[in-house]
Amino acid sequence: MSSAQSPEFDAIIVGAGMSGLFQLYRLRELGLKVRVFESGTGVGGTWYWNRYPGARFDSESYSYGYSFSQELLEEWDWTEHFAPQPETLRYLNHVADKFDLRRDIQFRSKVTSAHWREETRSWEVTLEDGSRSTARFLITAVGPLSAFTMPRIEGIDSFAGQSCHTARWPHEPVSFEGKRVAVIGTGATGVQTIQEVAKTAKTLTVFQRTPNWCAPLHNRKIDAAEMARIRSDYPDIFRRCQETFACFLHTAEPRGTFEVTPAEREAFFEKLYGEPGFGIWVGNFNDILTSKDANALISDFVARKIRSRVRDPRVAEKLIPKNHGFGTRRVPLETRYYEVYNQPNVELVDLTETPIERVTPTGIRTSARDYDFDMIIYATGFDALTGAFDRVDIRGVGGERLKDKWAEGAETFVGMSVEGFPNMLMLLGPHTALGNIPRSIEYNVEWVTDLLRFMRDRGLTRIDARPEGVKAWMKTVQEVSAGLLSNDVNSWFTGVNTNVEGKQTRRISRYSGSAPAYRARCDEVAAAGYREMELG
Ligand code: NA7
Repeated sequence: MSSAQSPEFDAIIVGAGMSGLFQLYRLRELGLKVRVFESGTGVGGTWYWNRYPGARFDSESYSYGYSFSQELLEEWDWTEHFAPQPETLRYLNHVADKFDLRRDIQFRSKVTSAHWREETRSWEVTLEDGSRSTARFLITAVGPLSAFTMPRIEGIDSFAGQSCHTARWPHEPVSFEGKRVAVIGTGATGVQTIQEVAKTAKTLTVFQRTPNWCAPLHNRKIDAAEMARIRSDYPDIFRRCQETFACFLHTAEPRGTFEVTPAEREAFFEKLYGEPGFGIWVGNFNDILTSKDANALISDFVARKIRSRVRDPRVAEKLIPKNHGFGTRRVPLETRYYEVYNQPNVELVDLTETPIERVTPTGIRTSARDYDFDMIIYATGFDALTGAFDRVDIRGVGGERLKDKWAEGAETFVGMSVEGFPNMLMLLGPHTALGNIPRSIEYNVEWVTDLLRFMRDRGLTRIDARPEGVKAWMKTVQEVSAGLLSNDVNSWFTGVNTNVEGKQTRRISRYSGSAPAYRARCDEVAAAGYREMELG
């Protein structure tokens, strides 16, 4: 990939989170000249930004770490089955140090634009400070859930106390002792935050628009003996992750909800509710996410659990979702979340009854009354999947803007390539298999690395998706979503974000098929010499 007209870098990677770090490592092995631009001051991406209290994995720690380095597996000890954010951030810093990755990462470097230059077959990348670099390949490692969104509520800037979005939490410790704290949002992030803040805040007021179906995390510490057992199990752990639908350790239940007696069903639900992690979601009866009748039974089971855990029946009813079934949105995992509402210092405000009218200098005004706060925490989520792309001025062939091309929804070839945006490769782009994210990251990175090796070995300098390839992949994305109850529910799964212009309506916005099927399809593309793409 070198000629008199060579761009400055073989590849520019945008983002130094889990995907950017591993991609850098692999491309260095290929001998390529790579530069990573990262807007933060350190590595870690999601785990760098999301420092809010209570942030932790919902995937088993040892199924989440990188699997590519035996040495790394040998030397890293996880201390909890579901590690807290500081531990994960330490892990990713350890990875960056161990493989000496920092020397190719430029921190405090926010990419504002990336323009394709056909003449030189390269990308020109501009940073916020106006500096420019060029590269043959542009690899986006920007994360599917990184562009955070503030709610569109009047008066947000007028609040005189401290306020913060969970994805931009301060680096310094924040004490809630003696403070009147508000949390807006009850998604996976809000739930983790609420259960932590409630421990020390003078008062905690939770502003809930839509309750979610939460299930117990059942986290535990890992001692040295258990870590040794886990370590010897690693080959099996990663093999199982490769085999399951969404790369989690939990195996799918082959039976349907109505293939067992009511007593057996109740016992199975009870067993899943008592087990750690996402088993109750991804290891449940095989029809709970597609059959309304089946879904009603698991929803009823979890509703009964909520009623049994929350003392005030009126509060319990508010915490039970009424407009969607269990598992049709991301299931937040919790530790004594419901019990928080039994505490005298905690109040739940149902925004469907009394909507927020505005933020005031002293707090929040709903249609019913004014609340005074010392701190407002916005756990209001992300402009998922495409948001991080929309925030960069990305232009492909003929100056076409990616944001315009995706105005009606993203269109990709196997989630990694966009027609008309040659040499741009996306790690965890829209329509890749997500699930247990690092497993998908490792696959995406290997695929991109193989592609770049293939091109280098043949002296090729341009690759693009073909319209027919995109069309076929989008058909697959539609087909694998058919029949999912989640299609009819507003959430980031269906691309809905009330805080983002143009994202108010549901669409099939992510790949919902199995990870093994996704990998098989991508492997097929590679095995055929990428002939389904346009190579030159
Ligand atoms: P989510 O799951 O998108 O949750 C955001 C929450 O914020 C959700 O409860 C929203 O209510 C609420 N929200 C958003 N805007 C508003 C306004 N304007 N007023 C009141 N409430 C609002 O984001 P998370 O950060 O929890 O999780 C995202 C993913 O990150 C998660 O799935 C993990 O995989 C990691 P709504 O439901 O829209 O009514």
